[in-house]
Amino acid sequence: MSCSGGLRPEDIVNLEAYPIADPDAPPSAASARAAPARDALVERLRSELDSNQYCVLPAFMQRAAREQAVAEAMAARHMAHHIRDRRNCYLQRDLDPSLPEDHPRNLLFETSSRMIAYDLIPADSPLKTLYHWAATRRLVADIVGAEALYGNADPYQPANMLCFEDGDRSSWHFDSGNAFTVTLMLQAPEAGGAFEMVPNARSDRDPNHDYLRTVLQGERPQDIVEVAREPGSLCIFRGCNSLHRVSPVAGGVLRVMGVLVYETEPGVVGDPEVNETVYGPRVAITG
Ligand SMILES: O=C(O)CCC(=O)C(=O)O
Ligand SMILES: [Fe+2]
Repeated sequence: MSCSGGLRPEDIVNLEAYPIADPDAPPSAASARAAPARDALVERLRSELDSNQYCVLPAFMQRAAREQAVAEAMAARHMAHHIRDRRNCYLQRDLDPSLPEDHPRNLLFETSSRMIAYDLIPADSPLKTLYHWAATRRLVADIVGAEALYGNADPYQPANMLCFEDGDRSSWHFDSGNAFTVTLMLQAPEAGGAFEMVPNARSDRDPNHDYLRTVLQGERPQDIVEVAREPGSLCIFRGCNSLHRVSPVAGGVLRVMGVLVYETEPGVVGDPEVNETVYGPRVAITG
């Protein structure tokens, strides 16, 4: 762990483009001046998220902070857990013989990525400082329309780094559990690694199996949206009904994505069995 003293939130977030005043700070003339710009920003991003199922905040993180976070990922890289699986879009690995072979439930695809858990990231990492800053949490809450958001209380989950080496990819899937997902692109790969989405591929009422089958079998390229992002971009998306994937990464540069996990209630921790599959055998609870 570093003892150099970490960057302050003001040095991490690009406050010129994103005037997000700290809600815990006493009101000041500067925060009063910034309020209308913040309100307009929130309004725009909120409506983008509602219509597209994602919104992007380019250049959200400042360059020096991002470079520090990438250096931390490189230092922890050898401890990352390599997740390699064949899975369906519901994140299951087993087949259901009672359903047709081409039912989405039975279409398994290769997925491969590397997860650096929260506890492997230095305490003063800019990623953690950004994650724990009340202004970030408030901004995300306002954009997703949550009354309040809380940090995740798991030892491994709150903020982590999802990495893709040459050949890694994430197959089509829905995120389970959380109504929205927040990612922060820290480093782009040389090639590949595109974040692709089929917005509203299903709904809470309609599992849309026939349509999903056509997407999964590559028959609906026209429905795929590529979410363009630069290093430093924050992305908020609703991944529970919008199918998404990361295309295969190519080249020697690691694709590094910060993942920020916020909850609508305090004290949320992960399921130990799920944690073991995501973060590896070292997190298994024994005895
Ligand atoms: O790496 C990405 O761009 C997205 C990863 C993803 O699917 C997720 O975090 O749910
Ligand atoms: Fe996902």
